[in-house]
Amino acid sequence: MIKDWFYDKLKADIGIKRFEHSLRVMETSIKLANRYNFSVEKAAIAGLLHDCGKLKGETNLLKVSSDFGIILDSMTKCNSELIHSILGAAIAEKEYGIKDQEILRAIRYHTTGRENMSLLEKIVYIADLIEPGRSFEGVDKLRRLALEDLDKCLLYSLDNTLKFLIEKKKLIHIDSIKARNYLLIQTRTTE
Ligand code: DGI
Ligand code: FE
Ligand code: FE
Repeated sequence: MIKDWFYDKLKADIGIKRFEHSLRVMETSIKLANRYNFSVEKAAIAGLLHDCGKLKGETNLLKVSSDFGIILDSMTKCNSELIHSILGAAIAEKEYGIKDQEILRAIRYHTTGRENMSLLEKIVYIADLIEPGRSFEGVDKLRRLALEDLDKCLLYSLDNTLKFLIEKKKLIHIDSIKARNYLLIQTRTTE
């Protein structure tokens, strides 16, 4: 259940801009849950808390992660963008009291994706990208695909993100590659 204090804590921890983004991701997750017959309650919690690890200001996410006893892989350590989802899963469990492993995994994998994602993981990953505040090239196509075919939408967004990372000469996490390979193999064998 979403408790009233979740909103206050989240706003204080991640700042007003990210908090408002989180509310929009929650609303979009609810829409996708309705569309794909998934629990609206679980989608709402996962959507609201997905960025709860994006602690504001100059917070040293590496230090906080180590305080939580999290052991980061070497790729994640070099990549501040990737830490917040792993830390977020720990904060959701220990500070918000979320016990549902499916919700915790949706938070954990919302940035990279992973092989064989659950429906909730897909919902949160996609809601994060298509919430109404996003305005990158191709987002309208993603919004349309999200309602038509979740896996096609996921594949298209992974393609987009990977192209973006290559252009920016950034490291690509193995989980993102595995997520994409899995979807490609799956669509080839079912077509
Ligand atoms: O936290 P948000 O900004 O709402 O969104 P997010 O958690 O999806 O983070 C987006 C950033 O993460 C974006 O700049 C792309 C980056 N990202 C996603 N997959 C990978 C990645 N960065 C690296 N280096 N490697 C990845 O595989
Ligand atoms: Fe995020
Ligand atoms: Fe987000």
